Amino acid sequence: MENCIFCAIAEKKISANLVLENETCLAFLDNNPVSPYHTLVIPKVHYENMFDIPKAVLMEVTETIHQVCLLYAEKLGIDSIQIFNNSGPHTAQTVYHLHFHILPRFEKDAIRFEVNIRRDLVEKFPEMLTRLK
Ligand code: DGP
Repeated sequence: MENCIFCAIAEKKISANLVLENETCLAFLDNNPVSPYHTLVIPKVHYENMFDIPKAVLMEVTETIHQVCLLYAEKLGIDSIQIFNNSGPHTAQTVYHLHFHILPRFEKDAIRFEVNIRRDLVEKFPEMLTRLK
């Protein structure tokens, strides 16, 4: 895909700090790191996000995420990791080439994700689930 920074990384047109590479995916260090070894995993082929990625490719991405987690556990002794993905305009997605963040977490690392718990939604669960039928 033209003008896609992650396609350019996948095609080796621009450099990245590669953690690992396999036939379908790349893992490289995020250039806006929130913690040491903050890593992005992408498919080499362009998909925007969770809404258009085929299941088979998503499984390869998941396998690669797992490989990175095991690598960090083995080489670095990391025992805590958060994995997240932004898909769509109402999230923090800034690069529209599917990617998962792997965020190693450390004791007292002071990273905070602010969320508001919406207890008022609990009473709406039956109605919400009906809409899925
Ligand atoms: P998101 O907000 O979920 O779309 O995350 C995009 C991430 O991609 C953000 O944390 C910064 C990172 N990023 C953007 N451009 C580049 C790049 O050219 N190289 C690397 N290594 N990371 C990038």
